[in-house]
Amino acid sequence: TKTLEETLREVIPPKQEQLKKLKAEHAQTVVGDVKVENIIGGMRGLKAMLWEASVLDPIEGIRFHGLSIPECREVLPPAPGGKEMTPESMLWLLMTGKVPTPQQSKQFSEELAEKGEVPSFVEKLIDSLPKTLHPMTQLSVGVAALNHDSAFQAAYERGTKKTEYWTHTLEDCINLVAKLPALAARIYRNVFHPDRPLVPIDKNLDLTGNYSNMLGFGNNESMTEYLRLYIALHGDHEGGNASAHTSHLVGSTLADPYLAYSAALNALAGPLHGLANQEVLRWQIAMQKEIGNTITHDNIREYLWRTLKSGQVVPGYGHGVLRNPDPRFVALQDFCKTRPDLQASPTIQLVQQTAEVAPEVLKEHGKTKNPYPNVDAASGCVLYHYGLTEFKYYTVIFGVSRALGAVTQLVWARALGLPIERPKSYSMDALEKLIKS
Ligand code: NMX
Ligand code: MLT
Repeated sequence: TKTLEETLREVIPPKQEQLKKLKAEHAQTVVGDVKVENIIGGMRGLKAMLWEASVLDPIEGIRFHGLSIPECREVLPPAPGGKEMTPESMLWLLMTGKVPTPQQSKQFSEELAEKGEVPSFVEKLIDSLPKTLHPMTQLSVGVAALNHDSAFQAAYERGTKKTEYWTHTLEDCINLVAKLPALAARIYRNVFHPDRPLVPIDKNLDLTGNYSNMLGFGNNESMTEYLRLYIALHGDHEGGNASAHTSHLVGSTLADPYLAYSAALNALAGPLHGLANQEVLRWQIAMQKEIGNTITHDNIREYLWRTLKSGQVVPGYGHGVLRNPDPRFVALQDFCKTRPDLQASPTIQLVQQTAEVAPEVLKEHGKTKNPYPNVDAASGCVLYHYGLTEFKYYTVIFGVSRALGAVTQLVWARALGLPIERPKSYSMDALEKLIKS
């Protein structure tokens, strides 16, 4: 059975040929216009990036190498004894475009467990940070420090050939994904449960089995399965989202994967992006406090209006690309529907009730182009129900996940020899000149 690297060695040459052909035959083919609204509007809708692992359709949502979320849940191997796809199965799919066999997925889990320990100097660095420093900042610091042992950086200094870049990048990327759970769990322990002993990595467990164990939820199989689904689902959302794009931009300078992903985490930590999952819980708890125990559509509606009238966004709603409910939100809701304890949870019921009211309120408000829930509207609720109530930590779990797509792109960008990113910018005066010319 082939390893990930052996599989990549097979799939890379045809992709290199495909790129060569695109360059030779279509370098000058026009695929869209650049309008002033794109330049002043956050480049929304601009077709401007190559990203192999997934494509986002505004109506249908994300597809990973052509596979929808329900299809991935169907075909990607679960952990032994589990049902949900694992993040390592998803990473294999993202990297290679192929569904791994259960054996490949298991061997990959073993490799990740083998490489999962964080160097002791990084542990000390994390332990020295103030507990009041946001967990996302701590994660970014820890990931950047891992570049001390970057295989890519060392190979670059040795003068390695360009055609070999991707193999060293892959080594760093696998190490990064492997070490994220221990690093993230250490941050959770330090900030929220300093009295708890840290559990070592169990070489027999999959990546999420270990992560859940280290967070203190190893005995809760439903929570571990939820984390598998959560981490696999959030892994990639094509290339234009702020964290993925940041990783790609920084990586395009040939900064190593640790530096590139550390930068991506800083983008993910913004409230309009990944931090929204923390904000949803904060918002929802404030709503619950205000409304009390009798929650009705009417008082949710009233609370939504109060949020909007005070000039805030409703967290967990809207999207830069999607124009329908996010299929990741739907998948997380589906997970809840299969478990009676989750169905009975007031937190999960409130997510559902809010989703029944918010779209009509946001439509009436008339600003957002997408009044439907995105993944963040649901992602924190199961964590909260099962006792991971420290919502300042939620984006860290997103950060453990988003690495899957980011590292995939870093490997492919090196394998395809993609250049440094450098779009052209204009001042408003220069733009006006351009319009007149
Ligand atoms: N609540 C209130 N107003 C909103 C919302 C919302 N949920 N979503 C968009 N708007 C406003 C937006 O602020 C903008 O107002 P203005 O013209 O005053 O600047 C207007 O509607 C048009 O925005 P759109 O073009 O619909 O959205 P855009 O592509 O600019 O932004 C988001 C996308 C996701 C940043 C935006 O919908 C938002 O702020 N949502 C709430 C935060 C959130 O849930 N983010 C998570 C995204 C998913 N993720 O995981 O990263
Ligand atoms: C993401 O998963 O990155 C978010 O949905 C934001 C995006 O796609 O723009």
